[in-house]
Amino acid sequence: MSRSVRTLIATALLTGGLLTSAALPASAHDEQRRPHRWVEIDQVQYNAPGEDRRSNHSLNSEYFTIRNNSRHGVQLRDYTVTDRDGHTYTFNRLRLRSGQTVTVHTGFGQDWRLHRYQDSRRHLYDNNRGQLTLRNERGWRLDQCSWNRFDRGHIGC
Ligand SMILES: [Ca+2]
Ligand SMILES: [Ca+2]
Repeated sequence: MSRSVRTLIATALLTGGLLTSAALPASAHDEQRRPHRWVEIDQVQYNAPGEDRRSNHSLNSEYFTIRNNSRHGVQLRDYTVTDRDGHTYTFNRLRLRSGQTVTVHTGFGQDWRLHRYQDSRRHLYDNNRGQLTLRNERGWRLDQCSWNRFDRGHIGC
C-alpha cells in the first residue's frame, strides 16, 4: 500500500470518526463513496509461468487481482487499471463484496463474477519492469503497484 493511500485511509478514518461523533446519519450515497479508498491492487502475475506463448492458457496466466478491503460492497464499474505503456482495462458493472478479490486475466474468456478477461492476443505486462495504477470512476488514483525482474514473475502489492 502506498503512502498516499495510507494517508487517504487515515483521512477517511478521521472523517468517519468526526461524522460518528457528530451523530450525522450517513446517507446511502456516503456509504457508497467512502469505501472506494479501500480498494487496491492485490497481486500481479506479470510473467505467465513457463515460456510465453500466445496460447490462451499462457495469456490467461498473466493477470492482476483487485481486492476490496473495506467493510462495504463497492461498485467497480468504470474503475480503470492502467500500465506504463498506456494500456487501460476498464471494469464493467461488478459489485465486489467486502473482502472479495476479482482476477483480471489478459487472454480471452467469458466474464463471470470474479474472473474478468481483457481478450488480448498478446501478453500485456512487461516481464522485467512495469507498473499498474488503479483509479476509481472519477479518475482518482487509489493504488499503484510496481515490479522489476527480481520479483520473479509475481508480486504481492
Ligand atoms: Ca508478461
Ligand atoms: Ca513466462
